[in-house]
Amino acid sequence: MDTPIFWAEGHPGTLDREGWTIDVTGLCENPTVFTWDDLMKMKKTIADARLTSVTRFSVRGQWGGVKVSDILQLVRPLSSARFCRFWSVKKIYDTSIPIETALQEKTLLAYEFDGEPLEEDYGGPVRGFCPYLWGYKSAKSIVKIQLMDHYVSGYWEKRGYSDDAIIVPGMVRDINDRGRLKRMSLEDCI
Ligand SMILES: Nc1nc2c(c(=O)[nH]1)N[C@H]1C(S)=C(S)[C@@H](COP(=O)(O)O)O[C@H]1N2
Ligand SMILES: [Mo]
Repeated sequence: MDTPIFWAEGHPGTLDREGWTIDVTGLCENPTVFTWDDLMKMKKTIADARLTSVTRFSVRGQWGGVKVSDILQLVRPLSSARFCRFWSVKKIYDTSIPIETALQEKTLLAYEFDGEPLEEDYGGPVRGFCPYLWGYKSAKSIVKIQLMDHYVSGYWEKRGYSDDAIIVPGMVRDINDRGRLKRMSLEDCI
């Protein structure tokens, strides 16, 4: 990848891929800690889509990982669960999305980009990937997913980015085309 690398809370350094765990908890019938091996045993989904930053760059690729909907099917959210809150390693960065968006087919816990394992720079071992919304909703190096009955603003939302993160059409640098400026809207990203 050739995209800007965002680690607002500071780069986490080298992370333990095989020892990685994601704690899925909160308003669900079957809270579960998913290990790296658990994720590797689950169905891999490839989503051809863009990560698009509100800072106006966008990269398309083949994102490989486990659908968040497959995870939610296993933990069985209660009917009161309305938001999925994603926590990055160190638990300084978090962001939340509506459960309906989490259930969409291209919302993933991604561990690959174009067939290569995701490096820490880009949110490895496992990151959220949600092409339907601005990139700050795609939390990197996820350690916890919390099912919530109410919304809380995350790291960037508290600092002024919109809570709904709806992709506003406009000029964006296309990383797949040497950073050329192009007009893009949601339809170009998914
Ligand atoms: N933990 C963490 N996750 C994060 C960020 C961050 O600073 N820290 N930046 C977000 C923003 S603003 C964007 S656009 C994407 C950027 O992903 P990239 O660094 O892989 O290009 O990650 C999102 N996830
Ligand atoms: Mo961003």
